Amino acid sequence: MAEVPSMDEILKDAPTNWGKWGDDDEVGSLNYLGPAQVLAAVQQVSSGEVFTLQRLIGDPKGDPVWPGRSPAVRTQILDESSWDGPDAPAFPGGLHYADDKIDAFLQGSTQYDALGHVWYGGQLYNGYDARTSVDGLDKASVQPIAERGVVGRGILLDMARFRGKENLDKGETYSHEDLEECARAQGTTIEKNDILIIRTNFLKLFFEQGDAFYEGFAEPGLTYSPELVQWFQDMEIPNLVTDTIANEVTYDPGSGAALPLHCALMRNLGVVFTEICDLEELAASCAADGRYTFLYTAAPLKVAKGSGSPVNPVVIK
Ligand code: UVW
Repeated sequence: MAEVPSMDEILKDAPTNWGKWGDDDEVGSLNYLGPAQVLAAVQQVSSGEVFTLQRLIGDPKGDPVWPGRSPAVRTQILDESSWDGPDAPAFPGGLHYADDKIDAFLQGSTQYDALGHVWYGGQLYNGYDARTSVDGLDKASVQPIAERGVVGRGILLDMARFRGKENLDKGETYSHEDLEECARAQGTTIEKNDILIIRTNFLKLFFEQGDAFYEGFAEPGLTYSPELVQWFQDMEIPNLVTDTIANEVTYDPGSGAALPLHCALMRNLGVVFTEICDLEELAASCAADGRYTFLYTAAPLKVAKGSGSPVNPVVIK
């Protein structure tokens, strides 16, 4: 088997946005979404239909996660049975209530990745030392993204529909040129500063196949090329949102490297990643009315030092 080059080698001439928004920046390409972009995005709203993009946490059919992570475990702490015995809590007036807690990977459901979630060569986004990640992200955690919130024009790129498939297949790739062609076929154009929302419907296979889904795990997705990275840079894309677990093809077919776009886009350009979305209802609506652009809003949770956070993005058409 050919040796896989290091990420330093693969990306040695790749562009970065380090320092572009200041030495202390932690939200990267979200800086492209200022008040003008928010006001333009609001103009996309015409019917008032609302779509939420989060997958259910604790789905009885299972929660898809990256291999090595486990789905959230919700534990009931208090319910009506807590008042059955003599040691039941007592509140004046007879109040009863339910309490529960959740033990979850912050990347174990629909999520925002912090810009410091992934790195190579000892440096995170904006040049922060990778040692700042020890015991929690001191730099480029999810907290500044959560404090800021994400609002902009979203565009759905329905790659599965464009390719005439129910879902994309294991390891199937597409480029920025494919995204542009998909947009054209939908009767729309990708504009500068658009939040890209790409539908593959690949996770349908998770719900159909169960454990077999993870055999030879290889998601479909965007695939690395210098041209694709430059396109993201020129288009000033702030946020990449997909319905797969990791937003890009798992192993780059050219180099064999795992997740090079996490490095080239997230770590170098500061493009924020949103993963494991459920795009099915939104996609059905867009196919029905031919409107593929809308107002996209999201705010992950404010988790101190967090490398990611669950989120329920909201789209308004
Ligand atoms: C990894 O970074 C490994 O996965 P994800 O982006 O899906 O959280």
